[in-house]
Amino acid sequence: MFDKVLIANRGEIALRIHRACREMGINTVAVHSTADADAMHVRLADESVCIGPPPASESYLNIPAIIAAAEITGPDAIHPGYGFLAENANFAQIVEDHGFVFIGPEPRHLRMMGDKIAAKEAMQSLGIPVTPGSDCPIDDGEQALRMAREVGYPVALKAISGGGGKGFRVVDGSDELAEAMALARAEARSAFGDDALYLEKYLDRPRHIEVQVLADEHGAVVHLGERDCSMQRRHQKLLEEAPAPALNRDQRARLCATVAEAVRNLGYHGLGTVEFLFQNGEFYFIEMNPRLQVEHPVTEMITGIDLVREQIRVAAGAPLGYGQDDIRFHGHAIECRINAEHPETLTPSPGRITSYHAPGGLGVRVDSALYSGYRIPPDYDSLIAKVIVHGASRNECLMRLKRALEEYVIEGVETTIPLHQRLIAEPDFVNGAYDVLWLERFLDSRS
Ligand code: MV4
Repeated sequence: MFDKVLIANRGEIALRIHRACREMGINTVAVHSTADADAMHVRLADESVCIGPPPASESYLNIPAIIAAAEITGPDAIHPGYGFLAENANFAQIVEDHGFVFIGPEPRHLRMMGDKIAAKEAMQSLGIPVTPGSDCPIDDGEQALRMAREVGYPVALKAISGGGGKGFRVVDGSDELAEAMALARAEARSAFGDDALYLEKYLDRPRHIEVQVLADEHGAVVHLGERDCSMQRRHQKLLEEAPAPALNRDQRARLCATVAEAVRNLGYHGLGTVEFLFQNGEFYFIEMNPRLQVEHPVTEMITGIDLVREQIRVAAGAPLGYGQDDIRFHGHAIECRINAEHPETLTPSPGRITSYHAPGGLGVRVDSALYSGYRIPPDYDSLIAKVIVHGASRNECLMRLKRALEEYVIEGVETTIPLHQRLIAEPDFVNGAYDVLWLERFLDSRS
């Protein structure tokens, strides 16, 4: 096992990774920007290195600075967390070239999943159902018109290097295609430096359902069930739950078994998430996330498995040591992402935390690097805490979540706690009757 791990991230996830390392007897190195000198992940780590000024491009995305920090402190491995460099195949390769283990999949799989067409083709060839569409990049307007006619309107335009909704556009008819393509290309170019697009049949009321997988380097693969992440606004998830309320036992079993088998045949190692759209009882693969995800705790709560610990173990070459039949699923879990944002306008609200009290009690977990007196810098994502609640049933989970949100005190900045309180009281949410467009409609109808 590793003796020392460098955590190339910040905030709650840096703290989450530190906690797993601590419990494994692994020393930690924190890296931080000048804006994060007082951050909790820096305070708790065994060592820390300042890697640059506040802008992420000069610190948390600064590969030479991170490698230099590793050269100075001598970790065995580097954990990238999520966001920043987590899915950067180039970074993973550089980490390995410098003699450190990258805690994540191999660069070839990062590269494959970064190319959405390559990922789709690989998954389709392994028996995963995919969304019907073009299996090559769109070259020009004429070809796009032909493809769209073949697939049938409405169609979705997507960036090949995409993810997160950048470059995503819905086209209702041929008269709109040229303009939508120009806009999608421009967005994709500025977001990813690559304006290549592909096209799919547009599904009008899908849910977003994703399957958690874990694979070691010795051929063992397990799935850890699915999560419903349909509660999103502008492609930012607000709340996630497991198991997905929309699936019956058969649908769940079929989906998860198919995914685990495909991941095994892919030769993939590490933690990963396979994302689907689900509509009218059918699953459609959209992409695979080759990283630890923000919402991993809901899976931890229903399985009792520490996903970060497992991710570190398999990166060190350890065998899983258990099979699918050893994994048991218990009850229901929901995560609310708490952002430092105005609860109505959702504009960022950085600043100093003047008073802080986190909820607790049976079945309540808070993943956060906040403390009283902490100043939230304006330079990064506004996620400041995750409230994760477990219950024997979805109803118990909901009651507990309501109670936990009432207890949470964060003063000094605006937070999205009031929004979550309204959301979980909505009959559609209580009934599990929501798709990926539900939240947008809910927010629009109230403004
Ligand atoms: C789709 C879709 C409908 N049909 N693809 C948006 C970003 C990207 N990650 C996947 N997205 C979608 N792809 C087809 N063929 C609807 C969405 C979508 C969506 C997906 C997941 C979660 C929230 C969403 C919100 C709006 C649109």
